[in-house]
Formats: sequence, C-alpha cells, structure tokens
Amino acid sequence: WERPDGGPFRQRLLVVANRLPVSAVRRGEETWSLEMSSGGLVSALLGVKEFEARWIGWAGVNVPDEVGQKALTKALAEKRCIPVFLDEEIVHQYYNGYCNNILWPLFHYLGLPQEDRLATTRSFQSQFAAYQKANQMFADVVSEHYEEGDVVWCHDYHLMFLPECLKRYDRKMKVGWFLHTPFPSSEIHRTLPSRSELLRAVLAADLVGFHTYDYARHFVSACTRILGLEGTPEGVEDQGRLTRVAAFPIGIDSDRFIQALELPHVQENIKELKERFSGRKVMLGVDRLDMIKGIPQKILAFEKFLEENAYWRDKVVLLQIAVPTRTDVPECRLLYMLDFIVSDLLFKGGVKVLGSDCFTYHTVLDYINQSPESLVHWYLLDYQKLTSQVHEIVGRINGRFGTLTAVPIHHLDRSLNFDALCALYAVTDVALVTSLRDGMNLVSYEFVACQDSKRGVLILSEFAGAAQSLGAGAILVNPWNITEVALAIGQALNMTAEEREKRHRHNYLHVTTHTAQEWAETFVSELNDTVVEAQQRIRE
Ligand code: ADQ
Repeated sequence: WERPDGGPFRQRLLVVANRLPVSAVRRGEETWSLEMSSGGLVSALLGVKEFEARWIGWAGVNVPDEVGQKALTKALAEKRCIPVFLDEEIVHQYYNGYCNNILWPLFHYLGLPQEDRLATTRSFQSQFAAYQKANQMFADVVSEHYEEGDVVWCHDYHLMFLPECLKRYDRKMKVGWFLHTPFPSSEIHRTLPSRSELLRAVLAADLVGFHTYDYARHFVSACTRILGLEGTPEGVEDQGRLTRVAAFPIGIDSDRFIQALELPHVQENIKELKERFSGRKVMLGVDRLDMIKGIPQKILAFEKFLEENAYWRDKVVLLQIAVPTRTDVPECRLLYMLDFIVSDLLFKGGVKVLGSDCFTYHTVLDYINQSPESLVHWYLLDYQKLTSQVHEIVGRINGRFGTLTAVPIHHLDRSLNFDALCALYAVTDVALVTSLRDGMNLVSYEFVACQDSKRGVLILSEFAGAAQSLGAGAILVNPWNITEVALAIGQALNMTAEEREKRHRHNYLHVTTHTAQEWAETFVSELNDTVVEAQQRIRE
C-alpha cells in the first residue's frame, strides 16, 4: 500500500461498517456501476492522510451468484472497498430485524417492541442469532485481509459483536469500536434480552468510543451494573484487562462546505433562492425521514408559532427536506405482503372495513406471526406511517395559513445534492434541528459551516449530541415541548444582529476546528497508544 504522493503510509487501517460507502448497480452478468457516497464517515476518512484505509462492508445488494460476486469484488477493489456478501434472509433478520427494529429504537429511547409489535419480540431469538452470524461473516472477511500491525476500526450498532469475533481470531489485533448513535442509560439497556452478550462483545475491543461523555458514562454504568465489572476513569476493567472507553465527538469536513459556497453555480443558486423567498425569513429542516428526527413535532411547533404570531404568517417560510430512509426492502414487496395478508383476512371475514382504524394491527399481527411471510417488520410500517403523518400535517397547515400565491411550508421527500444543500444552508435564517434523540447530528454542523456571511440562528434539540458542542451558540429546546419550540422560533426570528453574531462566532469556531479528519486521527492514534500501554502493563 502506497500513498498517492509515493511516500509510505504509517499504518494500514481496516474500516468495518455495515454499509460500504458506495452504491452498486448491476448492469450485466459481470458488469457493475459504482457510485461513491459522500457521508460524514467517508469524508472523515478521506482526510486521514497517515493511514492507508480499506473499507469492509455490505454493498447493499443481494448477489447470489459467484460470477456476480467476483465481478463486484473486482470493481470494488478499485475503490478500496471489500464486500461482505449477505443473503436476503440474513439481511432481513440481522439488518431490518435486530439492528433497525430492536437496537435502533432502543438506543434512541423509543423502547423495545411494544404491544402491537409483539411478533418481533417473539422472533427476537432468531434475529439475535442472525445478528451474531452476520457479525461473524464480517469478521471472516476482515481476517482474510488482516495483516499484523493493521488497525481495525469497527463502526456502529450493527457490529457490536465484531470486536469479540476479531479477538477470537487474533488476540493481538488492534480493535476499536465506535458508536454513532447515543448509548442509552443503563436502565434502558438492561431491558434488552441480550444485554450482557452485547456488552461483553464490545468490551473485547481495545478502545470503545462515543460521541459524548454522557454516552460513554452510560456504557460504563451498564457494564458495572449489568456485568458487575469495575468502572475506572479510563474505562472498564475485567480481571486485570482494561477496555478504554472515551468520548470522540465527530465533526464535518468544514472546508468542503466553505469552498462549495464559492463555486459560481452555487452562488447562482443562492441568488435564485434569495429572489424566490425575498421578503420572507427562511427556516430550514434537513433530516433523514426517521422517527428519531422529530419532524412531526417540529412542524406542529411551527404551526403553533403561526397560530400565535399573525404578524409573521406571510413573512416566514419553512423548508423541510426529508430524505426517505431505510428503504432497503422495496415498498412494493411490503405492499404485496400487506395486500396478501389483508385479502386473506377479508376472505376469512376477519376485517370488515379497511379504514385505518379498523385495520387493527393485532389481528394482522397474529396472522403474520403464523404466516410464512412473517418477515414483514413493523418498523417499516412505522416509517410509512411517519411519511403519511408528515404529509397530512403539512397539508393541513398549508390549507390553514396558505394563500393563493404562497404556502408556509415546502416539504420535499427527497435528498438534495451537495451543492444544492450548501446553497440552502447559506440562505437560511433559522435552522430547526429538533431530533427526539440523535447521536450527534451533523446537519447542525453543516448549517453553521455555511453561515459565515448570514449568521443565522440554530435551534437545536437538547437531546442531540451536538447540544454539548454547539449548545452555547444555539437556542436549546426540548423537542417534545411544542410551545417551547414555538417560542424559540419567535426568539430566533427577532434576535438582534449583535446577538446572532456572538452566537455564530462560537459555533463557527467549534465547527471549523473540530473536524471529521481530526476526529478520525484522534481515534486511531488513541487506539494505537492504548494497545502500547496495555502491552507495557502486561510486561510490568
Ligand atoms: P444520521 O442519523 O444520518 O447519522 P446526521 O448526523 O444528521 O444523521 O447526518 C445526516 C447526513 O445526511 C448529513 O450529512 C446531511 O447533510 C445528510 N442529509 C440528511 N437529509 C438530507 C437530504 N434531505 N438531502 C441531502 N442530504 C441529507 C448517524 C447518527 C447521527 C450522527 C451521524 C454521524 O444518527 O446522530 O451524527 O451518524 O456519526
């Protein structure tokens, strides 16, 4: 492995995440087209100059045939990516099931499957087994490519078992694990049936990282309360072996945003947006359409603000950009299954009217539980419910406060390209980030990076990790309290230029100095140091 400038790299780094940073589309039996995605993790690692990084992960497609697998492996190698091939059944049980239906809601304080999701609780064991199996499949691929001295960095809640699998393969492997979501209070974690196994598996890592000190503290408490281990200021100790636990708050590649604003077509776009919304203050929400992002609550707070502030009704517009998420199981497949289930119920006379109220989940659920189609997961329904709920609220508010020429809310169910996103951030007066829980929330960072000429106001949920870094410059809110958020909107719109300047300076300094590259460098060098210290301790 060599650097593009010909010099030697300090070290090889194997980054293991559930998804590779590329989308793969099959064009022929042996032909694949690949597109690199540009998430925070990708740009963070691109900026890490000292390490030669390889990605290991699932390409997001089912490739059952050997010819296709070989061709995809070859194409991915050019992008420094190594695929893990997961079949459909494993993806359903491990990814849709255990990761997204159990761990994701639990880690965001939405609890374990509730009453109308009991079917998933019953299939918990098989999902957990699939989770362990999938983690072992990732470990097998890592071990094929691992060379002594490599650093292996595992990412996120999908791969909590990976550190244990890797250490079983080679005890001397340098293994770090980082969680991108919150780690919940130990009182929440202890409700998880597989609570101990997961904690022990993570503790096999040398270094365990979180976005905030709170999450790190919660993890240590879970280990002390649930496993009875000893928590120290350094981490968790088990029979003389220390697993280091620490906070590594992620950042963004702020220069990329700042430089994009200088591009002529972005400047042109900014000009168009300013003309389009002239005479109105622009409020912006950019989120993946996910339960944790608090989109309905945000829109209801905006409605309350309009209700109580008639003066602002024709002077403010909310742009809500919500990119659909977790669409890995095609909607048509889900609809087909539901159609199949409902027709069968109708046939049996189980459901009389198919209105939303009469379409009782309990009845359908019992059916699903006995049916071979039980792979339908309720979280998918939750995501669909969320989409229609948001559409309904937006429609109502626009009907209520809109005029023939303007509506108060523009809601888009789609993703924007990077340049368009930067232009939007730059013309925004008030950004609304009202996540109900969020590991960090990079949208708040991106907004701040693009605001150096406008000095807009950030309204930020106190339940986003970013509240700990941008709290002093933002207006912090409890997103569940719609009245409080409505008041914050008024405060932001009426804020003096002097106050905005002061708050913006604080946040801008933070965002431009605590970058994604710095985050990645710090984690990897801390991991190296941790391993060296552990070896010294053993020698002593
Ligand atoms: P996410 O939940 O995806 O990440 P976030 O940190 O806000 O949340 O990052 C979202 C990214 O997607 C941002 O870069 C944003 O620009 C982009 N994005 C969102 N909606 C978009 C849209 N409509 N169009 C275009 N781009 C859009 C998880 C955790 C977070 C944590 C990150 C990183 O849930 O809490 O901050 O990982 O660790």
